[in-house]
Amino acid sequence: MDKTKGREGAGMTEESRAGAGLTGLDRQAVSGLLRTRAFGRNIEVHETIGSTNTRARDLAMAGIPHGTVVIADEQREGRGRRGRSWVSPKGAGIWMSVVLRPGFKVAWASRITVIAALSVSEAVYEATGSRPMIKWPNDLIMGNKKVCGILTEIRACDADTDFVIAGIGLNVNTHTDQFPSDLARSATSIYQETGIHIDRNRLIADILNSFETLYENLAKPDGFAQFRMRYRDLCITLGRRVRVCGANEEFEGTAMDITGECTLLVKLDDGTVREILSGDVSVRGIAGYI
Ligand code: BT5
Repeated sequence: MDKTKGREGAGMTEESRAGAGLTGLDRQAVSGLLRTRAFGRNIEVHETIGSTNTRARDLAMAGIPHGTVVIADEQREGRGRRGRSWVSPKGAGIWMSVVLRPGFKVAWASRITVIAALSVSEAVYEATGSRPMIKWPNDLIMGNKKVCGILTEIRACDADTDFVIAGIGLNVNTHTDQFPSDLARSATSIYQETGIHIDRNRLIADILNSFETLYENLAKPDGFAQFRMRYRDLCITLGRRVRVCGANEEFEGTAMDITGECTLLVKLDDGTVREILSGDVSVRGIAGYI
């Protein structure tokens, strides 16, 4: 990994970091760095909140525009998938939700997860020179540990009320002792992997800039085909031994490919191939799974 490409904050003391504005979330600082049309043009920043996804959903139900972003310095009830919790300590990460009113099939929500993951990976690479890999469907991995999780939630009702909330939880400047002990083996932060303290405002803007560009390309003919290739290149799951935990069954196999519908093809030891739509797929050697 090339760890030399730090942009801001590398080697700084707490005082100099504070002086450089690296510690606080700042709506204007983010806005000033945006090159977007809609993403982040309306931003809510909270010092502390239950869950940015819950707040974004409430705002979306009330008719807030496409591209609205909710960010928090700390979440007390950060959510993962299937009722799991997301550890979101104060001042350490990016806990952010984007309201999308797709204007295309809500069934494409899994594609939103794909482009959110690609945009985070790209922005982290720009900031640090280290590129997070993607563990299908929604985790970003650095140093074989989880650095980011994405929670995409949809509401499909009719054309006026359909929306998608793309929630991004990214451990940015988190120190080891900010993770509970049960996460120590599986979780990491950009700082822990690169030694670089990152300005979260800039990283938020970079993620949103990239996310909007990818999002606008998604609706183009063959738009998703390109992303699928990029996703496959970054997908740490492919070619590895995996354990799939579904609602009613568990099995092992080798991850073969990602389809155009963002599903995962897994070849079992008896040669049969199963298509996984969603669910928990542990990858041997990654994020604490042995
Ligand atoms: C996810 O769920 O990975 C999706 C996480 C999405 C969080 C964002 S933060 C902004 C927005 N607002 C929210 O309330 N949520 C979104 P899942 O694949 O189910 O993974 C959850 C599991 O990851 C937990 O059970 C832990 O094992 C682990 N985990 C929890 N907090 C973590 C952290 N900070 N870093 C790494 N792993 C963590």
